[in-house]
Amino acid sequence: MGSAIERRKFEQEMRKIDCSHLNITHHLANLESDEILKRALLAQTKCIVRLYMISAFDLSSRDNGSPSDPYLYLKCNNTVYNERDNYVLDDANPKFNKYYDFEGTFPGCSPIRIDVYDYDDIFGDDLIGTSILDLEDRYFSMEWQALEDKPIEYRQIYHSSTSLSQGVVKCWVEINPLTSPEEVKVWDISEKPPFELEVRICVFNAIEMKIMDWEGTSDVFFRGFFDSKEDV
Ligand SMILES: [Ca+2]
Ligand SMILES: [Ca+2]
Repeated sequence: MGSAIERRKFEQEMRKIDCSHLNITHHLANLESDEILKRALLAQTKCIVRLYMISAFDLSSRDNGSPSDPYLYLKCNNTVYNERDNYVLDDANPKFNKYYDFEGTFPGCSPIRIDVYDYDDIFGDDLIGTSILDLEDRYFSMEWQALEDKPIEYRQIYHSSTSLSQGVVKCWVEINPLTSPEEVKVWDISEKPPFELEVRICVFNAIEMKIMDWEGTSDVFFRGFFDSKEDV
């Protein structure tokens, strides 16, 4: 069952002879996936691995009396990105909005190690936590490969000193079998400036209002609160 078109043709034939309920085509589709997988495992495919780092939140503090000053340290195969110069001062929920390219050959590509550090100018930086992102799991998964837009992942980071999560990084990864990073589409994940908008709420009617006045009616009016600190 070479191609999807041939498989569809076969499915139509099966329907004609009233045998589509036998799930043979499903079995053949799996065989085809196995074949693709086998080919992928036997070939050495050079890929661009692009990691989009959006933000982190709930990062543990490594400073006395203030939130951590986080920055990313990313490693995959022989490539390292050290964002120490771009640390974010006193922020447990930093935004990164950046992508990072790594080269990898599949099979054999190492995972991406995502370290989040706390910057300290005098006492030395401290690791807040680490997340290990396996790439081969994704590359050899037919389901993952079939996704047009790769899912955003919320990854817990951990430190060897405790089994408790030290925060979460929000990211997604793409693996493209191309030789040059310029060929891979770039998603714009830059921070958008705030903009004004109007929110309008329409109240059409109210039913079963409690009667509050002695003459058997209520003088009903509505109040809206947009922000707990400010009446509208
Ligand atoms: Ca701090
Ligand atoms: Ca610090």
